[in-house]
Amino acid sequence: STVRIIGVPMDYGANRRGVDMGPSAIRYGGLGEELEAAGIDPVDAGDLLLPRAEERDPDAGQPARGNAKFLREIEDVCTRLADQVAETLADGAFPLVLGGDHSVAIGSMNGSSREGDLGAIWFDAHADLNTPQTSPSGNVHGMPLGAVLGRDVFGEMPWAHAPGVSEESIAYVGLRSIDDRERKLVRDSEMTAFTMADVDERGMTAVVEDALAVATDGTDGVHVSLDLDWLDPTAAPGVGTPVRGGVTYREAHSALEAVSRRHEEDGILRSMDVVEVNPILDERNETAALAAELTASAFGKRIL
Ligand code: DIR
Ligand code: MN
Ligand code: MN
Ligand code: MN
Repeated sequence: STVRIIGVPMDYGANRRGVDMGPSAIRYGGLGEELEAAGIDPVDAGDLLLPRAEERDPDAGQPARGNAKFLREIEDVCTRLADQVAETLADGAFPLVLGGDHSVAIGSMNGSSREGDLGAIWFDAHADLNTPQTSPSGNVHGMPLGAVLGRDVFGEMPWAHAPGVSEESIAYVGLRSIDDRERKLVRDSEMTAFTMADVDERGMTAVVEDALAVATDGTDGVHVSLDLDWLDPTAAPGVGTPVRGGVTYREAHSALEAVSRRHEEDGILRSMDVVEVNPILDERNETAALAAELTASAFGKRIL
């Protein structure tokens, strides 16, 4: 089927400037060619139009309780993105969202869960389960799962809370950096967390197969969210919040190949986002090129 590329040059949710250039960098890094090599016919819908962060006041849209910078701008962008994702699915195409920071996932998952229950696999070093009330930073890129699950003040924001997404259908893979308050939130949740320790112990393929079982059980489709800081900084230096001890280049490919194998069996994939590539911090665009390669692996590119 057709893959529709939707770029979201957003850095309102990040701690460092520069992720707004991610969509350009991933395209320049060969996304179209890589997808064609996977036998996919990509159609590029271009980028959403966003005001520059410099034009806006980060505190103008603060929620009733807690701290969430640029929340008004993020609401505007995620609302438009959700509509575009839903429209893409209605057209029978596959929405591939290029970030931007991880707050774009609020829009992707809202759009993707409108017509059915959505499971998710979260490839990330971080848990992204904060809310304006628990966040140590006020950066919304650390909150997308808190948002779609409608936790705390997000429960009062229909653009953020996605009722078609439930905790028991979400699996983390490769988790290794969690805030103190967030650790208890993850532990007390119904989500399944496969940390880097699980990857070390059991190997990436087995872990991803289990994560797929979680995300497909009782759902109508799976959202894959790929935060490039999931990888070790030696493989993916161009990210705003690098954390050492991450996934290797080979492990990352085998993870996304496991996703595509399952997709070939029973068409489980519904939407995907590729986020947090920061070209300012990158080395000769290698993180963006890796993002393009890994996306192609998810869509079935193989060595032979
Ligand atoms: C941290 C960092 N947990 C926060 N989160 C990041 O600000 O909430 N997520 N970097 O990708
Ligand atoms: Mn993230
Ligand atoms: Mn992350
Ligand atoms: Mn809910």
